[in-house]
Amino acid sequence: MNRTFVAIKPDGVKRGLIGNIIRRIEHKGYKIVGLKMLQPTLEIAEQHYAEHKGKPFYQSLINYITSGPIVAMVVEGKNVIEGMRHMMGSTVPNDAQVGTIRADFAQTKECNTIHGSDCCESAEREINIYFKPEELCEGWKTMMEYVWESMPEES
Ligand code: IDP
Ligand code: MG
Repeated sequence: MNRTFVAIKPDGVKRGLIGNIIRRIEHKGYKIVGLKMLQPTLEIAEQHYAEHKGKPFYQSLINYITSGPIVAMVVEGKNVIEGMRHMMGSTVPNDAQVGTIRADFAQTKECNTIHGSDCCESAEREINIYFKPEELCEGWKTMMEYVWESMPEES
């Protein structure tokens, strides 16, 4: 199993999409091991989006992500980083596949409703920005984990 950092961005929270998005994550069979709502500070936003500093959209992105509460999550599952990115859809909602979160709920490249880490290193870095180790509830098993345990490894 591996883990990723997911956030429902301020537009998703304001539009009442928390339940819908969490439902999709749970129905996929992923395990939520960290969950909190918070208002990102400027410091947190700058750490999160450090890789985009200097880009034309950076300041607007910081304003957007600090514009209201977000729901931050640590999500575990088989190939979960790629899987969550697949469920989220492309950055530009109109390029995203219908059925993905961004295609279904977002209209603009900036306010695209959800964040998900893009690789293992980003996931660990982002989890550490938003969560202390003791805030994660690990070590319990979902029904999907019992199912996975009874199946042969995929190549
Ligand atoms: P990602 O969220 O799909 O990984 P990134 O390229 O890492 O996409 O960009 C981070 C976030 O910055 C995007 O999700 C979006 O909110 C915002 N963003 C990216 N590119 C642009 C842009 O060209 N204009 C406005 N906002 C952008
Ligand atoms: Mg990214």
